[in-house]
This record gives sequence, structure tokens and C-alpha cells, in this order.
Amino acid sequence: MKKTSQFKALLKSPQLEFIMEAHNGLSARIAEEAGFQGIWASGLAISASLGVRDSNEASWTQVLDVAEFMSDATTVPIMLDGDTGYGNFNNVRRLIRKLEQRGIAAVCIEDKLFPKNNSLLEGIPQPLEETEVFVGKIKAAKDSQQDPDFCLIARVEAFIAGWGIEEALRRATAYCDAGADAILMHSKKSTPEEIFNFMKAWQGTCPVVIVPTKYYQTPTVQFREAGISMVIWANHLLRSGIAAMQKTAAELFQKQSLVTVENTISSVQEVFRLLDNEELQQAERKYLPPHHR
Ligand code: SPV
Ligand code: MG
Repeated sequence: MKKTSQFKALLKSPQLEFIMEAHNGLSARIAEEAGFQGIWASGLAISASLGVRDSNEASWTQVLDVAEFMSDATTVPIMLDGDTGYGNFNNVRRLIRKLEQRGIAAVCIEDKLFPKNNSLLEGIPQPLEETEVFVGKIKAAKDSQQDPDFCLIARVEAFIAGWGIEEALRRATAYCDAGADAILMHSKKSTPEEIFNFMKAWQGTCPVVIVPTKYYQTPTVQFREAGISMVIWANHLLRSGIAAMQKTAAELFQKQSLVTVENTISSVQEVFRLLDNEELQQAERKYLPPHHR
């Protein structure tokens, strides 16, 4: 099955589905090996792994290059976190064309202004795009895709920007009516009230995707009962990587020896296995003359 069709099936599945953040080819492969059927190419995680902030400091083509490595390294579909679409409707159209060319199955765009800031940052304004302007972006995206199964997820930042349920519903309804394949309803509260209140009132036909980074203590069964379609574990490979790298770096700096670290980290053999070096060796036997191997 094409990756776009795989992703569409996941989004429309009657079960609650889970997708995992990744931020480069290696982490994408690790997510797939763990069993995830889809991958979130997180703007926060990609930016952080490039050493820049999640404020559109990385250009959209730099992000696209990373997403392409991720897609090449995996057989499961990638949903790119496309921020605000990196401009107006016209930039969105071009983004969609380039994503399709590079094998990305879906994109999520959010109704904030370019350059955006990460939604979980405290104490900063999060201005929203006008609803009609964002609706235009959704329509432009859907009109420009070549593959009918490419999915556009419209992300509502009303709660993030401090608005209430009416604004969240008004925007979600407008985005769903404009042709979005799903709504991502975001919240940065430590409890899931905003999301559950939204789900109780939601009459639209679009499936709803959530990112429970802040309300992580909510039992998963409650998401299922609320009728949510997809959960994104949005930054947990990045954060586990940071914790592991900080520990190893500090220990090596302090001890000036590899002895205690060696058995706490992946072996070099594991790196080769993850990257399928075996396949290259087989190809060398097939394609290189013996005196070049
Ligand atoms: C991301 O992973 O980049 C997201 C989710 O957009 S959040 O960090 O919660 O904004
Ligand atoms: Mg993001």
C-alpha cells in the first residue's frame, strides 16, 4: 500500500491509533521498529536536533530535507508538522507539491502566524490566523495535492492562544468544512478538560487528533472513550535522547574513561544493524568485482 493510503487508513481507523515523534532518519527507523504505524516529524524535535528553536529558525526546505531522510529510512508513513505552512496559501500549495514529491504522506498545519512559536512555551502571546485566511490555506492545500490520499490535518490553536470552547468549535467546524482530513485539537493544560469538553460538543465529521504532552497522566482509555482517533507522542524520542546523551557526556567528561559507559550504550554493531549494513555488503558482493571489495 502507498504510504499516503496507509496514513489515511490510520486516520480513518475506528480504533484509537498512536504515532511516534521522530526527528531524523535514525529515530524514525527506531520508531518503526518499535511497532508504530506512523511517524510525527515534529517541528520542535527537528528544530532542536538541528540546534535551533521551534520558531521557524530552520527554513522549510531544511525541514523538508530532514523529513525526506526520515521517509527514506522507513516504510511507515510520515506526517510532517508543517507549522503554519511557512507563509500564505501560495506557500502551502508549494509545500504540498514538494511533500508529495519527497514521499511524505501527510502534513499538519496550524492556525497561527508565521513565524510561529512552540505551543508549550509559557508567557508569550500566540496570535491566531484569521479563520477565513486559514480556511483559504486548507482549500489551497487540498486543491493542489496530486494523490487523493495525501492527508491535510488542520490544527486548532484556540486553546493554546487562551480562547474558549466556542472559538475552538467554530474554527474546527470551519476547517473540517473546508476539506481538512482531520482536526488536531491542541491544549497545554495539565488536565484533559479542554479536550474532553471539545469532544463532547464536537459534531463534525473529521477525526480528531491530540497531543497529550502536558496532560500525560490521563489514562489512554479515556481518550478512547472520548472518541479521539489519533494520539501523537510528540517529543519523547527527542527528550529520551537528550537525557541519555547528557548522562553519557557528563560521565565521560568526569571519568576520562570508557569503561563504565560501554555497557550502558548501544553497541557499534547495533548501529550497523539499524542502518542495514548487511544489505550493502550483499550488494558489494553482487556489483563490485572481487578485487574492489
Ligand atoms: C511539535 O512536536 O513540534 C508540536 C507539538 O507542534 S507542540 O510541541 O506541543 O507544539
Ligand atoms: Mg510543532
